Amino acid sequence: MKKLGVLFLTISLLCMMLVSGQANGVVRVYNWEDYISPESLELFEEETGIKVDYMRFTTNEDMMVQVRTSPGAFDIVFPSDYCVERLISEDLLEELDYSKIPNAEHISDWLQDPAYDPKGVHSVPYMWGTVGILYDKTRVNGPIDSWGVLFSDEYAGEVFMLDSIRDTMGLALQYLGYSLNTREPNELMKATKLLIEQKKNRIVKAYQVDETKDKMVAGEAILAVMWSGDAQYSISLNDNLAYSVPKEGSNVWVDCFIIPKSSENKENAYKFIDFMCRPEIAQINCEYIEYSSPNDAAIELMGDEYINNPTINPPQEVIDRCEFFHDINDFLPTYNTLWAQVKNAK
Ligand code: N2P
Repeated sequence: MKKLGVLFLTISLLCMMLVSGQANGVVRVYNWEDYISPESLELFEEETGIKVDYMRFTTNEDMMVQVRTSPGAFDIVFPSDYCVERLISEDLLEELDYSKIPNAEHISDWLQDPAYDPKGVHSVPYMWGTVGILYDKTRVNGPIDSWGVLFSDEYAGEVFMLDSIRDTMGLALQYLGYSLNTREPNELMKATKLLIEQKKNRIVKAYQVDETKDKMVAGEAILAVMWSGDAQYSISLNDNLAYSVPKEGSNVWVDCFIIPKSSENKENAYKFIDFMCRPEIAQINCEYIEYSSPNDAAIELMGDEYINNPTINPPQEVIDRCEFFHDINDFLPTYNTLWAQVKNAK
């Protein structure tokens, strides 16, 4: 009788664990807002019995603070290129064992040996894209092909800016003809001044990040600085919208999967990366968030409409005028001071 009781208890415990998806522990995932399909997470939990503990961030800078100050809190994080570079220098990233990520074989050739992480030793690309201007075709006067429109009185009160330090300082620098990785005090001062004047002249409607895409769909502004996939999301919902990567150049970026050294569930983290690199799953995510995939097999599944979409797959000449951000760590205090001046300008 006693034995039966123990058996019954064990079976019910097992059932409870299965129902709650915790039979095989958890994986703690720290990703950007609106940056994965909930379906892919459910499919992962169903198939593996690993529970996904899902947390979100808005900018790379917010994420970096958390990763540094909360060891053990995350098993998978999605930093952009220049932050991968930084996290490697700080020795915070696991060297990846690719025998546990067979689906990484689908990653495109051009991302096999990226400058931010030679040979991809510490990171696997998740999505890539550009920064540009989303605009309402029916309300602009003339072509939107220069960052200059963001600083023109013509669009006063009609511009959403990105509340993201590198993106916004970067575009101001590029508009002025400088590199978005510059360390020249004079160039940085000029870019700061431009952004302060833009704000003082009431050209900026708001500094924000993830809210912008739905506000643009609703027609709340004429111009918005946006990441390409968010722009594509808005365009899919409102035919009046279009996206442009300005002629002065812009930022091209890659967001990656990394496993922090401090992860307490590394095996599950590997399973997560491998699952998300599976072509059908990469397709689900890509179609849901509308960013550019670095997964050749997924791209093939998505077909011509996806491949020929210039917002998602810009022509080579657009990529050629874009720069990657680089880690500017020792220089960050300078950036932060200048950025605070912009944000506090009245
Ligand atoms: C989408 C996040 C986009 C990441 N909300 C841009 N690097």
